[in-house]
Amino acid sequence: MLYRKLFFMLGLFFLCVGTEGRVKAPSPCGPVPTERQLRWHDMEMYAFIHFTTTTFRDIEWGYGDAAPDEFKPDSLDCDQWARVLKAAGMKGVVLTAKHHDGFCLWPSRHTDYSVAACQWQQGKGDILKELSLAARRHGLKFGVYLSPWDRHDLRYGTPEYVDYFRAQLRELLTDYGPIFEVWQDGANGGDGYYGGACEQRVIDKLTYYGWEQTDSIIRELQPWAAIFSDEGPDTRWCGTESGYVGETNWSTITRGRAPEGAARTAWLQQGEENGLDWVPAEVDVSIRPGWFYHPREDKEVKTVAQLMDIYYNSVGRGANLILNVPPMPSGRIHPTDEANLRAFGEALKKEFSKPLCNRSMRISATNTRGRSRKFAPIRVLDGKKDTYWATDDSVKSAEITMNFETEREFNRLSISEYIPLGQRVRAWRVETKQNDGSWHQIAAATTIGHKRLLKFEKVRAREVRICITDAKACPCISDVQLFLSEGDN
Ligand code: FUL
Repeated sequence: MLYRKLFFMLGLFFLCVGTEGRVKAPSPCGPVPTERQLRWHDMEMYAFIHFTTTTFRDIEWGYGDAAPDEFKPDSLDCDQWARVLKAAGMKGVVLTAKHHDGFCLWPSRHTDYSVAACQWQQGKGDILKELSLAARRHGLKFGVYLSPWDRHDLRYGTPEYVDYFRAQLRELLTDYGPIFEVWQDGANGGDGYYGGACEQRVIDKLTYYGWEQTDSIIRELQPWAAIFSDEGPDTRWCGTESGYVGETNWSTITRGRAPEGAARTAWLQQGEENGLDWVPAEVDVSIRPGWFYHPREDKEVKTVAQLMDIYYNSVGRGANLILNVPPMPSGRIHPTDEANLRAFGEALKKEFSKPLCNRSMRISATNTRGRSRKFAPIRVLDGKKDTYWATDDSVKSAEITMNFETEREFNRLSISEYIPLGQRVRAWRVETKQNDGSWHQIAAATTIGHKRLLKFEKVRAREVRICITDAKACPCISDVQLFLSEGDN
């Protein structure tokens, strides 16, 4: 009698509480992103603005000898920049506060080579201020590029220059509100004006700037700012400036152990599966051939189709995209760039406007961690970033199958791993069920990471399954979605 009562109570307990609380989440696999990096991943796509004295000389790298008065944008309109970038779907904007020419777009207290020395706006101009405020007005986050290499400054190459560089960083990170990214360019040292010395100066890229100490200023003043440089610490270069990252793209590398030459490019493009540091890739590319505006390139502005391709090959491969849009000498974005960016924003919206999966559809998996509802396959459809489908620890290949009530047409797929527990999937494929009951492969890929987008020929099916065929540890998938796009493949 007592036993029966006990069993009854136990049964009641499991009915009410379920097994959820008792099934442990998977342990992290390898390095995992920091909170700062998770916020950075969510930024996905933002703009770069290259603007300085070289814009007025119609060249790329300024030698450092331009007179401040050469800088004279007569119809500067940072609101236009922000409006256009917002319409393109950008979430932020990073400005070249100082490029290699050394000219400062804000009135720095530590040099006389800045907007404060121009006749333009009677020396009262401040592009950092204008753009940071315009960005905020239009809901864009703001970031800064401060070139470590300075071809103007006499101190370049001495320890005093490093103090100067750090003092400038302090100004930028104190006076212009929240900063989401600090961009440290890898191009460093060579010939320049250097206060009239006009010579070659070579520094040791790794030691000269005392990066650890320099970066600690960023951490102190803007703890949420992600630091970009060739090898991080927060985000790495993707190895090229052509607008794509590797099809296989691990967000991990081992910092300080880059291979030499061509192998380095491949390493930056693909990351390292067993790297010891979480340093995801950022893809930097310009909407025009150059980083700065040149009228001769007015007919070479990237088209919507090219921009979409870049998007799929960057954001769609788990990287972030920073797309450069160089203003004209007038201080406005050229009409062609504006038109293409607006059309790109529309095309992006359209591309992902018809999600076909929803949480009321039937979805099953070959394995669910501890058979727990908490890790059930439906978690990939609940629209929440912090829930995910996971398998038991021993299961590294598994499938989820989604059933529509009636046949649907689709040609795009989006999938995300739950990266707070690391990047795991090595290979996967997508299949649809044929009328004869057999499964047919429509796409296959390698890594997933923060987000993976696949394009394929339009298919019609009622059942679709995602087969994770290889993973470093039990897969954790937080999101899956299918779309029907009218765009090209
Ligand atoms: C490069 C620079 O040398 C280019 O001028 C540009 O700023 C690009 C984003 O990075 O290394």
